[in-house]
Amino acid sequence: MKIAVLTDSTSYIPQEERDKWNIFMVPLSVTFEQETYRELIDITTSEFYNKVREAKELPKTSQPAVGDFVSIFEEIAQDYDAVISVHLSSGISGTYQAAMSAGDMVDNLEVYPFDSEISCMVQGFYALEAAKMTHEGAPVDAIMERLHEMKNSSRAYFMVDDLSHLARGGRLTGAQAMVGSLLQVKPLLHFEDTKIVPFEKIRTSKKAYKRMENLLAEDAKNAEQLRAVVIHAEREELAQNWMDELDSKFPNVEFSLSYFGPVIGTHLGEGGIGLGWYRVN
Ligand code: MYR
Repeated sequence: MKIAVLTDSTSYIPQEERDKWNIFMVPLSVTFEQETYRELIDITTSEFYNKVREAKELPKTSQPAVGDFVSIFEEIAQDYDAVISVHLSSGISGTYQAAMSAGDMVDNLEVYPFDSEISCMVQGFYALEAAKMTHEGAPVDAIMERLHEMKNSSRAYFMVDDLSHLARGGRLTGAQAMVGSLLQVKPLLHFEDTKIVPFEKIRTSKKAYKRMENLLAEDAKNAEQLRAVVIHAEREELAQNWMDELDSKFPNVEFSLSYFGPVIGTHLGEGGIGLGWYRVN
């Protein structure tokens, strides 16, 4: 059985990696006033952040339409028998649901949607793992089992410069009553049951970095090897320096750098920083 891997653009897997592992990508979009751009196709990440700085109105995001999924599934069906479709958390976007609906509409392809319950490069880790396993000839069941197992060790914590973006987009759960008080601090956020919730109220960003490092340290202590990613929204130098510092402290963690692209950046705003990881073995 020939198995393809599809993910949505919010996994922000670098193009070379997608090409190397034959990972298909379906884009989400951002709309500024009347103009809609498919992220990473019609607009780059730096063009997006520049545009936001100049825009009168803040952008909005949209998931791929069911028809977009049907089109890409039909394209995939020409060469493959099955597709594993890895998406951002169903608690923050209808993308996973759209993949499910489209999967019911195509006859000549077995569609296995996977809700990563997260986003960005941590979601990308799932797509890459699935793609690597298909290259090793693993069957669908084994790949889906491994993806579900990865959920047990996947973590991501992040903080934003300005919480009002998340509140405005309605993607911050369980914190509405606290938003006023949270605005005065640097809350650390994470995902719980597919949704974004505050993890801890932290006073300064310095302490938030330290807290994320300590959370990583706890998991690194109990694992042979972790794969981790530092994710930033237009703070490359800062993120790189932090990653280098972490890299020197955790020999059993393999680090990479990634970014919050246009769709996620719409909801987090510029300046967000996150740290995610999972257990390799
Ligand atoms: C849509 O319109 O369907 C897309 C909605 C995207 C919401 C994004 C909310 C922020 C996610 C932060 C992810 C951080 C992962 C480390």
